[in-house]
Amino acid sequence: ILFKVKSQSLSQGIPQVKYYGSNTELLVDGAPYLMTGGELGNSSASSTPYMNPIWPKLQKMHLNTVIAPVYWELLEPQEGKFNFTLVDYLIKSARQHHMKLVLLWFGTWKNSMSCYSPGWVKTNQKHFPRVANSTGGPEEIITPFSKEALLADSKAFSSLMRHIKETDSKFHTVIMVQVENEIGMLPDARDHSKLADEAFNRPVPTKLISWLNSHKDKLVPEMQKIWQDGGNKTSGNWESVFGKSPATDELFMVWYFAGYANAVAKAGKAVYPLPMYVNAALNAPGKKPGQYPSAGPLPHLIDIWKAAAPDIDFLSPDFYNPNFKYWNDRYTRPDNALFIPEHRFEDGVDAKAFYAIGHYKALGFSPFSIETDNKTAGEPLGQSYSIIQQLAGEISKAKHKGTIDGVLLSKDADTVRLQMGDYILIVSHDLTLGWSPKAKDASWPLTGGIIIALGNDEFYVGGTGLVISFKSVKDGERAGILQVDEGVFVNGKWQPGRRLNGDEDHQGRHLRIPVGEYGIQ
Ligand code: N0T
Repeated sequence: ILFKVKSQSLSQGIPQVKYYGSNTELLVDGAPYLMTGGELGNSSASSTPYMNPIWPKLQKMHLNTVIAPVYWELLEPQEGKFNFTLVDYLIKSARQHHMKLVLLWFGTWKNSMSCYSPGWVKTNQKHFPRVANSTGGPEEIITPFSKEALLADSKAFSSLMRHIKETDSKFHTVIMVQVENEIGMLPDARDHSKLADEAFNRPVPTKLISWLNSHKDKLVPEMQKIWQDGGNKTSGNWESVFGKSPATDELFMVWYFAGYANAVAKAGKAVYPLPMYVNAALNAPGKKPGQYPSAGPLPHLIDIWKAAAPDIDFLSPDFYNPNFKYWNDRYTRPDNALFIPEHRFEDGVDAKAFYAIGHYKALGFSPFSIETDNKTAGEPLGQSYSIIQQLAGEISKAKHKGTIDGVLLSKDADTVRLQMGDYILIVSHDLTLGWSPKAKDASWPLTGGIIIALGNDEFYVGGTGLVISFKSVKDGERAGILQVDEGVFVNGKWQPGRRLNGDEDHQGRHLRIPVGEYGIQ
């Protein structure tokens, strides 16, 4: 008679990002996890008294995850001497408030600069050399060509991961880690230090060339253009392969920044393999490399990032720019899950959370500086998050079946048509009805929602400020509303409330969630 002893391997239930088909899922303890998150302001997590009153506030906003920085300067104030007090505090407090954590590794780079490197790094420029600008002057940016810096950062980061493993691998409070923050070159497209110049004149690594060749048909348009303009030369230094231009300078830097970030992530994963990502400061339109934080994980550079950083699970956009749809389209790919770790905490984030999760199947959404007292955006966000949490189980099932979508509606783009089940759904901004005096306002609030088809003729709609009428896909057939119920999910089970008819569904003509109201029908 035999019996089996199950392995206690680390990988059991450890959070992971799974790519399947064109879908992705963040798994925590083996189950899909949909993140309704918020990122702390940069300095908040450096003081526990400052943080104490914040947790209950975040809980009230229906956050299930807090995204919080870990500062290299405070983690390793003296070389090799680690202080985990702040990390332990974050983990303990998150558990007490039934929330998960994503930790941000403010290591070598934070918004291009090296401000979070410890004093012993900052003041030892011989050991940890800086980027040089085009006139040879030093910048406060550690050069990615420094092997010593990479070693020091990797050591610190793997100590952090070891500590998380030791204190949290049974609990999985920490579910993901961001490596560095908004990496990018400024004020020139490339580093002109001695180490950088040497690398620039060496042949382009064959690993990159063969990656570009084998992905020829899948390259982003910008990369395709450079690859062709360069005449598809397969050997030589950077300028002879890609041409002499700021774009080439930027590509060159990507290879080394991404390689550095990957090495840090890899060192951490070797200890405790949590999902890891990098975030991007989006480039403003019309600016040239060097004028925006260049070489970061931006859409036009995705190919080089993917080639150089296979241990990074995905690249993520930070939203302080307009054109929400444009950037989301570019970051949602079969090889890149959309995750929004930062969005300016402003009006409309409540609607955007629905859209990101329903339409782009984002792993999560998270406004930045979430502890800010932002009543106009905070309360609506909490209402959206509550709906998303209630729907989470249905969202995950529908993602697998391809029976989910999301909408984002504004005065300029007030109507979307979706084909779902046997019907065409005409989803419009609530104010298109003209029933409310607000319809005459110069601008309308952003509204949005998530729509899930349960079968051919049954749907869940969760959202705010929308009205839906239905058409049959077949010509000559009318679609009638049989039944509309509002309700809530309690522990994943639908509990209908009022039957909505009469004025509430315009005597059977439409489904409506008015502006300012949040609900599931
Ligand atoms: C973000 C945040 C924090 C349209 C800015 C965005 C965070 C970092 N950087 O508050 O510093 O740590 O990731 C930079 C983009 C600003 C552009 C605004 C002009």
